[in-house]
Amino acid sequence: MKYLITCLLAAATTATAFAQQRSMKLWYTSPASATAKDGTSPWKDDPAWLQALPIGNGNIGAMVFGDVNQERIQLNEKTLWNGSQADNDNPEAAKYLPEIRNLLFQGKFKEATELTNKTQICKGAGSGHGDGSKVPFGSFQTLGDLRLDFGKSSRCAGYQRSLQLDDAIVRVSYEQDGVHYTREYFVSAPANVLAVKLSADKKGAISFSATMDRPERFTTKATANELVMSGALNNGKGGDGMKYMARLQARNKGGQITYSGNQLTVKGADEVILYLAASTDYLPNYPVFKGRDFKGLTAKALRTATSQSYTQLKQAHVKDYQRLYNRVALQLADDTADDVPTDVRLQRIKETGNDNHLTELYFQYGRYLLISSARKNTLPANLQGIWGNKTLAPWNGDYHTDINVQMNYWPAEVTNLGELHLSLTNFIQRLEKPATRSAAVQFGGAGWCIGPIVNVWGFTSPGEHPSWGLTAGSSGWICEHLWEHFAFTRDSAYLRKVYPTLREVARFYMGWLVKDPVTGKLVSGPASSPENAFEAPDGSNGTISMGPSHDQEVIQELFTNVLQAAEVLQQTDPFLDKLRDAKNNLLQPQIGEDGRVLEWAKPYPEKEPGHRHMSHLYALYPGNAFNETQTPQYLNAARKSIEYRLQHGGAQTGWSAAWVTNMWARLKNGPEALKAFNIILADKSAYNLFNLHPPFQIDGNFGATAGIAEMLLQSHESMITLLPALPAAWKNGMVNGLCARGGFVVNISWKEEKLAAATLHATKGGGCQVRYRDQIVVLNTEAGKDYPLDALLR
Ligand code: FUC
Repeated sequence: MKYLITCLLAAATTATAFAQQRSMKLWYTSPASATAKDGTSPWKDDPAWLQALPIGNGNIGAMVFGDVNQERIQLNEKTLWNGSQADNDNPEAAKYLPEIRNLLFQGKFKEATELTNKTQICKGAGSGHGDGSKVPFGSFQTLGDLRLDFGKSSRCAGYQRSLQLDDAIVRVSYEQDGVHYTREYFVSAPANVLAVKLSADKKGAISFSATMDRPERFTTKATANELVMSGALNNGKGGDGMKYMARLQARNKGGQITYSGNQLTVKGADEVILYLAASTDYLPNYPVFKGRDFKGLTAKALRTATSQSYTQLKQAHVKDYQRLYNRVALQLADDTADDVPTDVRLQRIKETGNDNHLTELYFQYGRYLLISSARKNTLPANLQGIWGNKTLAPWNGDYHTDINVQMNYWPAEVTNLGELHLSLTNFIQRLEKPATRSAAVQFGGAGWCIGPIVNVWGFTSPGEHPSWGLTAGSSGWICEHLWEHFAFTRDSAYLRKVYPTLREVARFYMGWLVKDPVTGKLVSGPASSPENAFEAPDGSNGTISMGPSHDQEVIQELFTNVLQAAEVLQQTDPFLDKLRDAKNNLLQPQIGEDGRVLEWAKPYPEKEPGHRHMSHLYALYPGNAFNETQTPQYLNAARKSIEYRLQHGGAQTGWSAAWVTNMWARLKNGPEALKAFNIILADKSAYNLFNLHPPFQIDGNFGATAGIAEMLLQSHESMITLLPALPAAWKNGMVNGLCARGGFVVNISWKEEKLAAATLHATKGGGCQVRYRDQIVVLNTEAGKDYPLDALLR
């Protein structure tokens, strides 16, 4: 029985005091090494890298190994890609679409697939079948390594290495030859430099030589007062492409510093601070993508950094970082002691199955990684965020748009990091130019569209094979992020800016959708349900079809969002009426005889019943069309679909398990959500808590962080729900600062699995309903005010 409480709650001026985030760190008692504690070396190439600790500021990334005698700091610059802009749109493709559609409507899958495989592909090499290192598509590449050789081999004692999430600083300390050494490493966003401070408790104890290198295409030269590594990557057309530069300078107390050859040498210093600046000539200005003054920018960054004291530099870094990080606090574990090294905790959870402290840590680590890998004015976090140690990254380290880049931003709004979402929404808007060309040339359509893989060179064509490369849903799915930023912030100036982009992708779909001759419903196709295949009725291996559920769900939500945006902006034009009609005539996702949501328009048997993609459940999460209030029948069907996937070995990649965590949370099933999450901790986490596909792929980190928030707070239905999927394992706890759609910030605490206190802060004001179990409070809020929700404690 719903218990509706309508009351004019007096806006409390003082928010109920909720605790701040307690100190959190990843820590270890040994440097990153090729072998794990148990002597195994589970990761093939560069195994120690997955034990190194990531730092970053959205532009510059670094992985700190923390070695005592031979320190390695692997470096990244977010824009560093080989390759170059190229014309990949295939003008020969569009004319075959009508024939392919007819063949599919006639059930002639074999012929349709053959014709599609021949014609519905990009022009040229595309992504190089995942190897972009020699083709224009390119790959995100390592900047290289900063190596410090201390010229020693003696053993050390009392070694500790940590990444403090509270201040985004890596620390290393140890005793060696009777001297206590400490190091600090951070990447400052305000100054845009990596800083490393080396200290000792004895005078003159610090001596080392430093150099920089990378696998290819570099020269490292010393000048009078710095070490410079620079070069140009290949453009994938046999010539030089992107230019880059890294500058290293040192400041010392005591001792001498010399620069010669390709080295910086420090002798007998009491303390040394290293400053590294890095940049490229990349500019996100399609179709040129060049022109940034990387030499000037790096020189200026070093001047800025070295013209202030280390303390000032550090304080500015911490202040900038904490402005974002400190917005959310989570407490799930009663004990505060963090006396167990992180790699030991990870080993233990394989036995214990759950560790609330590790869950807290993983949650805040996800927020830390987003703050460190993407800022408002940078490129979005890519498949590896900003951290990649190769010249050919897995899947080119690109922006896959059929789950991966979207998942990267699932935690952005709900965990109160909304401005970081702008790195993705700005990227989407910049894609519109090349994507408009793809819509016209490749598909003969209006508006704009993208395929499942996008890079920094404006690649928006389909991939080189339709089984994965012809996903029509990617454009709509990525635009969900344009709407979500508004849904959470209610920032209408932002909405006015993105509305034309939303309207233009809807215009593409209006031209792409066709009527199914049998049902008369509008369907998308030819298209794949991302990367999955089915047994076609003609016995062939089916990948493309008409009306895959994923597309239907994504397009439905997109049209809904465009119509809502138009209403907010008081837009009226005939296109919107057509859009509304089309939306009402879309084929809806079907529920099969076995009660599951069908992945395709018809009950075609999956080739891979446990497939990692669950695109037909988009409308459960991250979409919202499957929900308790409007479509409860789909919730039941979605649950059956997830169970079926899991029974057949589903959720086998880190990101897929993160998706399942969010889906169980949306089904209000706390225990199953936590189970899916704990599989990530036990099986899909490296010792540095990087999520494993395997290999390392950061979307799982972000997806799982969003999953924990989704278990504690939801706002995708027409109300805000507190503790929708609280597992018994989280007996007592609190979460501060999570965001709900409508511009609300919520603080919640619970005891014995029962709500103990809650407040809501209204940033924009307006009406809202807040639900806890079967109680609902209706509020009419004012901007800037706090509202205690004691009425829900009855
Ligand atoms: C899609 C997924 C893969 C991988 C790649 C980056 O192709 O199907 O599992 O995550 O993206």
